[in-house]
Amino acid sequence: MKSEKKIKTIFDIPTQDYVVPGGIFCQGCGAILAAKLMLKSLGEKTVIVNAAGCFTLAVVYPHTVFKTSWLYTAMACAPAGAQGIRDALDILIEKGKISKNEDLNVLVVTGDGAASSIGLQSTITAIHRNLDFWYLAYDNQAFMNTGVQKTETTPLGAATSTTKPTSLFPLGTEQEPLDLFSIWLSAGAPYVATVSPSYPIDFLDKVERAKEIRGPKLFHCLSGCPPGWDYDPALTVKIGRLAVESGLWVLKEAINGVVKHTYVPKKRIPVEEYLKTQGRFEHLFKPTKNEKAIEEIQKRVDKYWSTY
Ligand SMILES: Cc1ncc(C[n+]2csc(CCOP(=O)(O)OP(=O)(O)O)c2C)c(N)n1
Ligand code: SF4
Repeated sequence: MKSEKKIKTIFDIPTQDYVVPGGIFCQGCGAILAAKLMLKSLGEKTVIVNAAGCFTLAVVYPHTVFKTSWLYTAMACAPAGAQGIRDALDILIEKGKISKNEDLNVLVVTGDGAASSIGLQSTITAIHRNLDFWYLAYDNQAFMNTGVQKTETTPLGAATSTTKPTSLFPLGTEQEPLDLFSIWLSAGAPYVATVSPSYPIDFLDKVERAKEIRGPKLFHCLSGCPPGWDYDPALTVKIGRLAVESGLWVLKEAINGVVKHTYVPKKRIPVEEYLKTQGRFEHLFKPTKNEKAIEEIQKRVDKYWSTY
């Protein structure tokens, strides 16, 4: 193992989990696994545009833990930052100041809070302008950096610090999550995908296919979060697999509007197997099992798959 002194970037860390010296990300963070896969494929010629969230702590000006360049924006406007960078690169190429070979990928990295709630307006307008950019939405299903508050993608039945289960609202989160895939698709994005770091080949294949496409490209990634979901950090990859094998998290992509499932579980496992791994769903099992709620979650998953 290299000494800590020689570690300058995330790519220099020979560990499996890419935990940064100093413990910036929690152990078992699914979001950093997602970023690792994305950057492995896109490479160093990438500029990351980041809206406030857990990744923001990976950067202390003028240093970052990444080999890529970095632009930090306010939470609402990472796609606007991406537009500025894309325009600057295009102008530099046009004026002959840099060659086409020196062009950079522009990659927005945000949590689901920025992607589905606070930053959705600037995202939709960037898609509408057909901005040529990548968007990694690491979806840990809550505003994690500020203490696990509910976002628009928090799933039905999950407890968060703002949707604690009560006698009035026994499920915790009572509403269906927003479907980012469909939102991007209906806004006209030419490449839209859902991914999981527990299925790295599927993830990397999608990045390769998306490289052929100019315009907005979404990678919506279910990203386990041990403190926010309340589970043992060693279980991140396993829980990601349970999400997909139960059919709760669907792996698919849409190229120019044509939707295709890239992985279909042969025999779906009951959603209960996934739910019971995490403390955020504990109220569905204790003190008594809420059969009705679990059945309802199962019914919604079955309904989705019955159409395919
Ligand atoms: C407009 C605005 N509201 C609230 C905040 C405070 N804030 C900073 S990080 C954060 C959480 C971001 O959540 P998410 O995008 O899901 O990323 P995660 O924390 O999960 O990495 C919030 C609410 C902010 N920076 N800007
Ligand atoms: S709070 Fe969750 S998303 Fe944030 S660094 Fe920790 S594990 Fe990752």
